[in-house]
Amino acid sequence: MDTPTDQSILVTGGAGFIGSHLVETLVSDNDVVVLDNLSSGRREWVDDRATLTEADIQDTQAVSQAVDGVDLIFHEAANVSVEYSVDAPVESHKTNVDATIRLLEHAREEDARFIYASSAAIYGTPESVPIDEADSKKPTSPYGLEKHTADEYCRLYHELYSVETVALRYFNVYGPRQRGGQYSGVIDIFLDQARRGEDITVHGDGEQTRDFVHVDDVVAANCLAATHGTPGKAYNVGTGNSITIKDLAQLVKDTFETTSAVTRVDARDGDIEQSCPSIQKAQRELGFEPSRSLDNELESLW
Ligand code: UD2
Repeated sequence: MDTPTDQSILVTGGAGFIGSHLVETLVSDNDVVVLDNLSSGRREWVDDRATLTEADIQDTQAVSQAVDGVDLIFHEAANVSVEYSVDAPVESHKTNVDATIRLLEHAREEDARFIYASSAAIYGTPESVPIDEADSKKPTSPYGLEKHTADEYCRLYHELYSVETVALRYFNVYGPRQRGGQYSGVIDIFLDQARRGEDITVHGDGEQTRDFVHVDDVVAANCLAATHGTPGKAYNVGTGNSITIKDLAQLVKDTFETTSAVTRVDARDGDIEQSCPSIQKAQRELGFEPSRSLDNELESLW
């Protein structure tokens, strides 16, 4: 894997699900600072060789100190829940948009490369699938609009100020350490329900599709974006294959032979229907190749 070397790096959200895996990969060949408020991340997930600053991404003083002298920023800190953004849009905006612009300003001052954790949620309801990076953006949730806004700021910071920004539009990331309580990802929730023998709750008709991409592949995409990504550009990060949530529930049930029943509950506000990317641009320009498939990985998450 092409990984940055000999750099001074800030990983926001570096104690969290995706960030902590990224830090593990970066820390052997770089100086890594982690900024995390430990709201969903954990201290013990941060590799000992990295320096952890426990602070919120909205704490301007702590951010200024953490970013001082860095060459490269991976911005993973965010509210990641679509549902939370529907419940608390003002708070979610502050975290996902306002804090990102301030961090972009620091990238400009420090002349640092900036790799942004954008999201598939920016596309909202797609006109067709698979979704290409240039396709229309019609977010269906505050979360999607926030990520779209910040993704656009990345492009603009490159065009206006020549900041080397790259936005990675993650589809549905899964893997070890995905834990977020009521706002966690669906795989974590379904596995938990199956483990307890509780009903596996499918929101709506379950026909909505998602592309589940393993966190190790997302780490690889980040490293490639840092080393090969074209500044000002955005790339879809998924596997290129999607599954309906109904089928995911059945897959969990069959894989673990649980006594849980699959039940339908109300559809979620802001939920997107179809989510299946074309990953050709990332393959072509970054050399990205997803290496893991959900079928093979589910058991190891149990
Ligand atoms: C995920 C990410 C988000 C963003 C987006 C990109 C999380 C928590 N959120 O949002 O940050 O990157 O993907 O596409 O990882 N569902 C059920 N039953 C449950 C829980 C969820 O049916 O008990 C459904 C839910 O209605 C949705 C799908 O599963 O249709 C995925 O939900 P999610 O919360 O895992 O992720 P999503 O796609 O809203």
